[in-house]
Amino acid sequence: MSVPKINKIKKHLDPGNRYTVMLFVTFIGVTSLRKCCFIYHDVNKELHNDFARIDTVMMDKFLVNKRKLESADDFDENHHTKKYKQEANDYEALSIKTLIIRPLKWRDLRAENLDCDYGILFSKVNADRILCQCERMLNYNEGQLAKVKIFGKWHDIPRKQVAHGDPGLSYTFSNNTVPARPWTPFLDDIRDAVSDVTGHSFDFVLINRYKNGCDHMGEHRDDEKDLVHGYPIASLSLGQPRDFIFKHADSRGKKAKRSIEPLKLLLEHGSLLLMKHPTNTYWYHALPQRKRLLGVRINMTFRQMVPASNSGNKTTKPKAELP
Ligand SMILES: O=C(O)CCC(=O)C(=O)O
Repeated sequence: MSVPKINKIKKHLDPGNRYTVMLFVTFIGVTSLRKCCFIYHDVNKELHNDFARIDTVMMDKFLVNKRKLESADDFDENHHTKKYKQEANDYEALSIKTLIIRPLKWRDLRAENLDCDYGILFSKVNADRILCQCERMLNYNEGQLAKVKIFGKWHDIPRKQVAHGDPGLSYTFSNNTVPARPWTPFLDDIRDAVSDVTGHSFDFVLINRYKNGCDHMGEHRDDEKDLVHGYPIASLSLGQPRDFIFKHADSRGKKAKRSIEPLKLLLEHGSLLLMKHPTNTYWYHALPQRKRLLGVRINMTFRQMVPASNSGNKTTKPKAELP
């Protein structure tokens, strides 16, 4: 608008109208200024979040790279001892025992020669925290240690696996011997919690990670010579709930002697299943594929092993089932 035109408008405005216009212009100005402030604040906040996200991603990348550099094909004790010392420094103790839901409600699972207890140990929030720590701190076996021999042929196990335990312990199954890596403060913390609720001590943990519903474990009995006969096995589940199937030994295969219905149990996030004697003498168990399930699941089975020198279990018969 040209200056003469503005002057013309001014002339027609009486003082009252001028004040109204001035007020209106001031209001518009203040509102715009506030809007600018808000936009600045939002942009600032977004940038801050982005930097935080970048930090996390970089940290994750760093951890992944660190793991890649450190993952040896086979187990090297000195190498890992150094690494665990580092982890011991990194671990912020969760004091997992204090996170257990109290009073803990056990469900009794009973069938012919099957005796198990099942309960939810951790709330979702706490189970999430423990699962996150697992994902941050656990490293899995690779190479030959991640294979099993079935009917003379080596197969990659359809999941990831690692074992930790007291010095010198190992677990031989499906013609492969998995040595125990040393306990870490984190795993010791979990073991302590599991011992606390079951009243049993454990010197070995086998950890299985199922990246999604395609990863699985075949029928087996956990009856190897390395395990103390008759000792309960405590199985902690974190992440994606998965079906766990018990099948009686007499009712398996085409030559089944009897017809006994399999038992299905959903292993929930934060749950503990205690398999007591004689369950694993008579019943096989499996974690079958569930292809539509996408979530990660980590399972830890706490066990008591025969001392290394007594088991004499260096080569066992191959199992008839896929792991
Ligand atoms: O992941 C599971 O729940 C199965 C674990 C299991 O059967 C085993 O470790 O022997």
